[in-house]
Amino acid sequence: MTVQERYEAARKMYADVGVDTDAAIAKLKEIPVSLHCWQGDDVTGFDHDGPLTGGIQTTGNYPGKAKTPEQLMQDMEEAMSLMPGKKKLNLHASYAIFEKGEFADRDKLEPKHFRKWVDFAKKHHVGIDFNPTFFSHDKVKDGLTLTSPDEETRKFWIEHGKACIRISQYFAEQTGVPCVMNIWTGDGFKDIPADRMGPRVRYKESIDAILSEPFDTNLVKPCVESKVFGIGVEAYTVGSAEFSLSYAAMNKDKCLPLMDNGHYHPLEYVSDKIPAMLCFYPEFALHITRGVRWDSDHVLILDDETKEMAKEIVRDNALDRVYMALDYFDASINRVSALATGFRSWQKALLIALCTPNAMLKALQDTNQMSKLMVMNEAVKMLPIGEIWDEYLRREGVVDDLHFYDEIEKYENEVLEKRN
Ligand code: RNT
Ligand code: ZN
Repeated sequence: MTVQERYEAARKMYADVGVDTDAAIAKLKEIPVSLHCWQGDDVTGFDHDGPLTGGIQTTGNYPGKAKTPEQLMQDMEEAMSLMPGKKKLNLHASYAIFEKGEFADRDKLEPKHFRKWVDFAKKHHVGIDFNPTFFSHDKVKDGLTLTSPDEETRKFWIEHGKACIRISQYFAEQTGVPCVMNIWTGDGFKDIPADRMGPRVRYKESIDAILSEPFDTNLVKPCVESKVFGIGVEAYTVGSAEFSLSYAAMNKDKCLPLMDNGHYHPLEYVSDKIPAMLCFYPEFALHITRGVRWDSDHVLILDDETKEMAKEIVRDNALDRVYMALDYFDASINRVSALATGFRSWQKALLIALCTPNAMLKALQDTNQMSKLMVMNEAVKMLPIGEIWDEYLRREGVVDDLHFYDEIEKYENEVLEKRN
């Protein structure tokens, strides 16, 4: 049977439970998902030689890592060719591209240092999201940036944040797509602090200072990302969940909260936080990742929580209120494969959500038919979503799951292996 014949049979099964799979496919390909450049080179960037700091870590040394902007763009292009759906590019400030002999420190970055990324985005008709890089730099003092007790240090990083606001506005103006600019620092302490409040007061004042830089709130969407702990900063994180939620709530006119689902205790679920947020925030942002035990940032796969998060956004009609970005990094496997696998996994989760008879299930809940709800939930899981997925890939002109790795292998042989 052809993909289309199998799809036709599956389409009818979904129609029987009130789901329009053609509409689901049409919708899915218009949902922008932000693709992070930093999986391509183990969060290294182009503006420093030092180690990765900030309480995040990549492990592994898989061959073929991108070492230049050209290589990173080439790898991202390859990965994008293996992804259905609409993309957005997610950059970190450390990925500034300098001309030969040119250098600008983070506090002096300008739009021109990202012109090549804008060209890349235009070539692929995508918008750009941005992140100031508050780590992997010698001006991180004693593990602190925006929250440092040292005024010079704080000033440097505030200037960096402001420079990034200007660059974000430039991205939005150039691409015609608003730029989500995410503030995340790894500031914190390995062991029990003597002062928990001081750093948080300084963090608040520093973000205030960054956001005092003028910008068009329709074009630039600053957010603050929270975290529970990092590697080497186990005892205390300045930008905790309460801190960033409260900051965003108090500065609704110009700041959104960002939740990374790897940044909570293992039994806390972002899928349950999403509807709570939707009651109060007109818009917010997500980092979609996979936590494993104590760490965030494994490559996204189609696991239960991934599906549940997508379901929550879709059934709450919030696709245009939630900015979705992927965030993970694994240096132990083929990085192009990692980029594409994570993106495809989120697309699958969204497709499942769009093909779920949400109205019917909700009606069962609202009429307290909880036994039937459980039975129907289990029944829906067995509907032939794979046929819908294959048809979606066919319509998008993207290789199917079983043959996707052949493309990776080919690229590894032809391009990545030659880099070493
Ligand atoms: C780290 C945060 C942060 C980073 C990126 C590189 O735990 O999730 O978002 O992953 O900024
Ligand atoms: Zn994150």
